[in-house]
Amino acid sequence: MKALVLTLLFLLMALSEAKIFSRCELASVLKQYGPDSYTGELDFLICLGYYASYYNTQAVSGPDNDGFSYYGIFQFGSNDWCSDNQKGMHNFCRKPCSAFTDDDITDDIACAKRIKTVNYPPIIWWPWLNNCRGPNMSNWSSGCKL
Ligand SMILES: [Ca+2]
Repeated sequence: MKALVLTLLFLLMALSEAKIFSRCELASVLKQYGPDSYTGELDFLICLGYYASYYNTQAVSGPDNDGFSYYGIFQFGSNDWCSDNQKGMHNFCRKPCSAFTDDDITDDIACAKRIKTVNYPPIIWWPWLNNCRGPNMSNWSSGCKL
């Protein structure tokens, strides 16, 4: 009985907090909440989400050698973009890192836009960033009804 209750509890937690997007599902949400005008950025973020987390909103990795961890579908780092109360410097997105591990990715998208505005050197999102450069980026949203 205890095992059943625990299993149900974990299932409920998983249902309420974790979500793994499909490629086109993410494309659709990105289309709705931005980015809007920057050509190719939507495809870039779809690519990034794939390599960073395989579209898993609950993904957490790290800590790396410097003690930073990475959170959510786009793997925002506690070094600069969010705060996990461990170690960090800037918290440019003004969010606790846990905000990037739930199934509501509107704040993740807002943070991605913020990163664009801050125009911070591309140490962010490394090492996933290098997978998402090149001429064929539009393939990431192809076939999706947007
Ligand atoms: Ca979120």
